Amino acid sequence: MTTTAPRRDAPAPDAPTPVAESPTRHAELLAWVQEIAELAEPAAVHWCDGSREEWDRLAEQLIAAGTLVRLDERAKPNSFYARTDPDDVARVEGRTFICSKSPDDAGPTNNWMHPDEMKSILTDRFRGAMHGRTMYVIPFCMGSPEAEKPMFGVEITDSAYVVMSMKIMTRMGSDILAAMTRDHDHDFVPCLHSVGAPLQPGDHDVPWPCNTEKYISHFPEDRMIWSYGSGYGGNSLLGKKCFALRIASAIARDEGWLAEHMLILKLTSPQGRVYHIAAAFPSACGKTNLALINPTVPGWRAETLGDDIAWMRFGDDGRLWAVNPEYGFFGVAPGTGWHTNPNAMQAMNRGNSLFTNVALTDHGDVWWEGATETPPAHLTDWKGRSWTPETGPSTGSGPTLPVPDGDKIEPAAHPNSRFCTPIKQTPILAPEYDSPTGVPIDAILFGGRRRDTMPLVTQSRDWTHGVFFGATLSSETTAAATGKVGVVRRDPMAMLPFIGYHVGDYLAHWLRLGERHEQDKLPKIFYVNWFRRGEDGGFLWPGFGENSRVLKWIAERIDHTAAAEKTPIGYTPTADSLDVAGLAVTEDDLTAACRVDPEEWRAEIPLIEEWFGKIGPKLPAGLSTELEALKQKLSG
Ligand code: GTP
Ligand code: SPV
Ligand code: MN
Repeated sequence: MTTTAPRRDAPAPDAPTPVAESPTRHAELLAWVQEIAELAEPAAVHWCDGSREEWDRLAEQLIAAGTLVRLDERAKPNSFYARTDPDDVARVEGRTFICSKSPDDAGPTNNWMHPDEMKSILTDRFRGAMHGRTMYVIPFCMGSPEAEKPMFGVEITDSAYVVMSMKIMTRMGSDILAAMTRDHDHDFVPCLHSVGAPLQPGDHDVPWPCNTEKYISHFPEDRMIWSYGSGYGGNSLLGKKCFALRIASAIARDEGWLAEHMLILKLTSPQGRVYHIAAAFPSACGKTNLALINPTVPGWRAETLGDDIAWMRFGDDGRLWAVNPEYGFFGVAPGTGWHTNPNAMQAMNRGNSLFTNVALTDHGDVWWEGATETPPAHLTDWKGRSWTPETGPSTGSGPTLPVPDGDKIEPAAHPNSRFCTPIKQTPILAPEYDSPTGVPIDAILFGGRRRDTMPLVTQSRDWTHGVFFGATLSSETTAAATGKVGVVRRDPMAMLPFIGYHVGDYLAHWLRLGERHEQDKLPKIFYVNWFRRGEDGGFLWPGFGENSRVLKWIAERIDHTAAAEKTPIGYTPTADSLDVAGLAVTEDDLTAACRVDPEEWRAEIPLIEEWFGKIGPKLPAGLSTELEALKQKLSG
C-alpha cells in the first residue's frame, strides 16, 4: 500500500496520511512511522506486504533505475544482479557505534557515542533525507512468529534493494504485521535506514545511491537502530547484524540467553545418531560452507539449519537449544563453486536470488572467482568494465596490453561479493529449520583463519576452557569489512564487530551460563582451523567436504569413542583417531595441520596477554586463570 506523505508546510486537510491508510492499528508503530515520515519527508510511504506482486514491481523499478539487471531465466529464474557504488562494498566497522548511556557499557572494542549526541547528529541527517524517494515500511520477524516471544522488527528504508533483500533474508510482510497485533500490540525493534541521498526536483538519480558519510548506530537501551549512508549488506539489512546480533546480544545478556555469530548444522551418523553443531567463525571464514557441507566420509549426512546467526536458549531439560533467526543466506560468492559447495550452487540455481558485486557473463548469468575452474572468455566485472581472464579489466575500447607474468589479474568479482538466496531452496535443508524452539546443541566450534599456530582441531577440557578458546579466538581480517585484509586480530567468539555491549561483560555472561547449568548437558567446545598453511604457502588441509572428517572425530569425542592426545592447549586427535581413509593428503601435511607447536604457542601468549589487557578490569578472573594455566603447561 502506497500513500502520499503529508507535507509539513502545506498539509491538505483531506490528504491521505500514512497513518490513515496504514494496514495496522498498532499504535506505537503508527506513531513512529508518522514521526519518521514527517522528519525524512519522502515523496511516498509504502507498507510492504511481502507479496510476489510487490517483488515484481520493485524489481521492474530497480531495473529501470539501472540498479538491477534481470538474469537469464534459464540460468537463474526470477533473479537479479546489482553493482554497488565502489565505495559501498562491505560493513564499515569504523562507522559502527554502540550508543549506550555509559561508555563502560559499550567497552573498549566498540565505537561509542552518547545516545543524545548520536540522535541529535542523525536527526539532522535524516531531516529531508528521503526527498524524492519512497519510504518503505517493512514489518519483519527474526525467527518464527510462533515463538514463545516473537522477535519483531520494523525497518523503515528508502532503498527498494533493501526491501527485496529483506524479503529473502527475513520473514516479512502482511502476515508478520498481523502477528504484531495478535492478542495485544507486540514490542518491536525500530530499525531506521536511509541511503542518505535525497533527490531535489530535477536531480538525476544514480544506480546505487549512498552517502560518503556513514553511521551504523545502535541504541541498546532503547532497543533501536539508526543506519545512514550505506545501502549494502549488514549496514542496511538491519534485521541481520544490527538486530539479530548487536541489539539481540544486549537483550540476551539481560534475559540469560545467547545471540551468536554461528551456523547451525544437523549431522547424522551412519548408525542414525543425530548431532547438532553450532560454529562461530569470523566473517568470510567458512560458516556458510560448513553449514552446507557435503560430507566426504561415507554414510554421514549433513543438513542445514542456519549459516550465520544462532539464538540459543536453555530449555527446561537443561540443554542449550538453537534457532536460526534468519530466512535466507547472504553468502560470500568467491570460492563458492560446484567442487567446494554444490549445495549453495543448487540453492541459487533455483532462482529468486539477488547477486551483488559479482561479475556478469555475456549470457546474462553471474560468475565469480571459484564458481568454475576456468573463467568464461569474457565478462563484465563488478565495476562494469569489460574483463578477460588474460588481461583482467579494460576501461577503453582499444586493445589492452598483456599482463606481465607474475602480476595478479584483478578479480572480476569483488572479494566481498555476495549471493542472497532463500534458505528454503537449500537441497539439504533440515526440517527443523522453521521450528520455534530449534534444536539441542551437542557441540560448539570456534575457529578462525590462521596460517600458523592453531591446529586442525582441539577439544577443550570443560566449558570454562572452551570459553577461553572463544575469548582468545584469532583470525586474519577479510574483505567482509572495509580495511586491511590478512591482519591477525582477536575476535572473541567471532563477535568482535557484533557484541552490543562491553566485551568483558559478554565473556562473563558466557562463563556464568556454564556455572548455572549442569556441566554434562552443556555442549562440548572445540577449536578448529581449516586455514593452516605449509612452507609452500598452500593450505595443509583440503577443507570443505573433507571437514566432515573433523566433524566425525568431534561426534566420536562427544560419545567418548575416539582417542585423543592431551596437549598443553587441549585434546587433539591421535595419529589414528582421525578418519583419513582415502584422503589425498600426505602424512607430513596431516601431521603439520594437527601439530601443537610449543614455539608457536609461546609466541602466541604475549598476543593473548595484550588482548586481555585491552579488555581491562572487566576481564573475568576465570579467563586469567586459564591463561596462567596455559603458560604453566607450555613452560613445563
Ligand atoms: P560471512 O558470511 O562473512 O559471515 O562468511 P562465512 O563465515 O559464512 O564464510 P564462507 O563460508 O562464505 O567462506 C568464506 C571464504 O572461505 C570463501 O571464499 C570460501 O570458499 C572459503 N572457505 C570456506 N571453507 C573453507 C575451507 O574449509 N577451506 C578453505 N581453504 N577455504 C574455505
Ligand atoms: C558478515 O560480515 O559476517 C556477513 C556479511 O555475514 S554482512 O551481512 O554484511 O554482515
Ligand atoms: Mn557473517
